[in-house]
This record gives sequence, C-alpha cells and structure tokens, in this order.
Amino acid sequence: CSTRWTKVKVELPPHLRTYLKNLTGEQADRWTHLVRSPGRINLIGEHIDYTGGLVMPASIDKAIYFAARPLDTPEWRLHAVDLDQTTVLPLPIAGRTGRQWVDYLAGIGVQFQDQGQFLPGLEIVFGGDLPNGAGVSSSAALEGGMAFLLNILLGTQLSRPELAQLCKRSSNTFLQIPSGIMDQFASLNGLATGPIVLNCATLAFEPVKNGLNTYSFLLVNSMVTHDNSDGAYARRVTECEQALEAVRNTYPSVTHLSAATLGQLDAIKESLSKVAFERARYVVAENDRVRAAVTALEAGSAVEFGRLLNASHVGLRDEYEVSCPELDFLQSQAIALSGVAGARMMGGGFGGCTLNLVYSDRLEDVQAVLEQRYREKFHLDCTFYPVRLAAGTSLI
Ligand code: GAF
Repeated sequence: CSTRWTKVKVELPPHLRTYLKNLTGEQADRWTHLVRSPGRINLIGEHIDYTGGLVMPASIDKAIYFAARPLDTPEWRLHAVDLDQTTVLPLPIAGRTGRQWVDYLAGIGVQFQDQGQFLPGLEIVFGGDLPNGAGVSSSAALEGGMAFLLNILLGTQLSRPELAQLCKRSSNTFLQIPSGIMDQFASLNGLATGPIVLNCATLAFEPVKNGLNTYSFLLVNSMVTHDNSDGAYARRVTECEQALEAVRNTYPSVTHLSAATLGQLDAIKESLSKVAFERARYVVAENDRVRAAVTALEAGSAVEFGRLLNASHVGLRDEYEVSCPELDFLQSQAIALSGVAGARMMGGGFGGCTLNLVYSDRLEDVQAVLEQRYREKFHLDCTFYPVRLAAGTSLI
C-alpha cells in the first residue's frame, strides 16, 4: 500500500488535443501556451478562510487545461470544450453582471485592465476532468488558470500569492461572491508532496508532511447541490463580521475572528445573538483544530486526525449549519465502518463531497458499502475519488 499523495504525470487530456486539432488543424503543442490549473481539496479548516483563519488545502490531479494563442483582432475567442460552447468577448472588457464561465474569465481580465494593462487578443480553448459543482473548486481553477496565463502573456510578474489575491478580488468585486482566498490560493500554490497550511490573514504558508502512510483520503461526491448555498454563504460571512465587531468592542487587539479565544467569546456572549455566538465558536474551534491537525498529520496519527475531521463535521453541521442530510448521512455511515478513521463534509457545503480518511486496504469495501447504502436511502449514486495530489498551476 502506497502513501496517497501520488505524483501525477501531466499531459493535456486527449479530448482537448482532438478539439484543438479539429479547430485549427494544429497539434496542441503548436499553440503558444498550455496551462494546467488544478482543483483542490481541503483537509481541514472549513469556512474560516474569510475570518483570517488557518486552512489545510491541497491541489489535486484533476484540473482545467488551457491552450492559448494570440489573435490579431481585439477580442477573446473562448471555447469551453466540455460544455461545447464558444463565446467571443470584445476587448477591452466592459462591465458584466453574470456568473457564467465567461464571467469568471472576464473578471480576471478586468483585474489586469484595472492595473493599466492592455489585454491582448487571444483564442483560448479550455476543458479538463475537474467535475463541476462537486466541491473541488472548478471555478477557482478557471480563475487561477486565466490569471496565470495573463501574468505570463503580459509579463506582469505577479507572484502566485499575488495572483490568488487578484482572483479573490475578481470573485468578490466582479462576480459579487464574498468567498475567501483558500481555493484560488491552493490551486495556484499547491504541492504534489502534501497539503499546505495557509494563514489566511497573512498569506504565509508552509508544506505539511504527511505521516499517514497507510491511509488514503477518499472523496465521496453526494451528487447534490442545494440551491440555498449562495445566500447562506454570504450570511455566514456577515455573521462572522458581526461577531468580530462585538469581540473588538471589548478586545480591540483581536484583528480576526479566528484569532479570538473561546474564553473571549464566552465573556461577550450576551452581546451576540445565539446564532452569531455559535458561528463564532465554530470558527475559533476550527482554527484550533487546524493547528492540532498539522501535528497529527505529521506524527502519522490517524486516530487523532480522524477525530479532528469528525469534530469539524459536527461543528459545520450543528453550529455553522452548512451541511445537508445527504452529507450527514455519508459522514455518519462512513465513520461507523471499519477502516474509516474520520470523515467530514468538505468545501462550502449544502452538497458536494465528503472527505474520508480510510485505511488503504479498506478502500474498496468502504466504497461498496457507502454506494449501496446511499442508493437505498436517497436513490442516488454517489461517486468516489481516492485523492491524488499534483502540483499547483503550471505551464505544461
Ligand atoms: C468555498 C469558498 F470559495 C472558500 O473561500 C471557502 O470559504 C470554502 O467555501 C469553505 O471553506 O469553497
């Protein structure tokens, strides 16, 4: 049984090669720039990036690939291969209000325009094997890949953390999505060797050594996405801002909600609504769990790491209220199985995946049982993906 951070050989997926050939008669390697932009998982530290907390994400082998070449005309000719859609975007990019894939790309272009850059005419073909809406951040991969590409084409020499900040700005201002920085940061800065621990307040990050050699991380996709995720996410952000304001009234030196202590929260409990208090307690406890998880992972303690995953899930379910019946079912069924050290919902919530720490020899049995029970309960087929890590965004 190998460790579960397998290195992955990077090649453009065959269907993209075929598309490029059909489009122009040229082989992929005749296009001037090929970029691979990976999805991400998050081991622990959920919903606390926007509170300045610690998170432990990793970039994975599933990715969006971009092939680009210059055009003489002032436009971006964009082909979304997997959706079989082509859109032409005139340059310079004017304001847009949607949240379609083209808006994610346009938003990145606007960030560069706002820095005084003149965008070049481009033809871009993109696609890959990163599932949409499964909680592995296809949208961050789209943004990160585009930012990485433009940074090279324009010679702007932004660092990877700066590119992640640019992507976050695009999400927050252009797309009006109040998300944190974790997803884009992980996609751009991830490592093939293990997760990173990122301080979202300072953007300092370090690799984390994976000592869990006999265990695998298994993603189980619930195949559901609930409609309330968007407004609920924004409400969590607001509730955390309100909680921070209340904390700072008494403890002005606390700069981020994640940096508060449970004792400080208890001391100001009366000034917070019950909901805001529970949200804040979750945030502070989750931040502490990330610290403990770094120690547990490096020490190779599956029992302790699993315990932290389970505690994270309980907090997300009961205090932060971002889970859903399907995820709760998958999590509770999984942790009752022999060989599963821990599990939790992953990502923004209300659907998407659970992340499971599974003894590698038990992977197949665990999948078989979960598949059957989930089908019986929800009449849905969940899908499985044993996690393989791969490096962050790169030219290929
Ligand atoms: C989504 C957001 F985009 C991230 O910034 C993060 O908040 C995550 O939900 C929850 O941890 O993926």
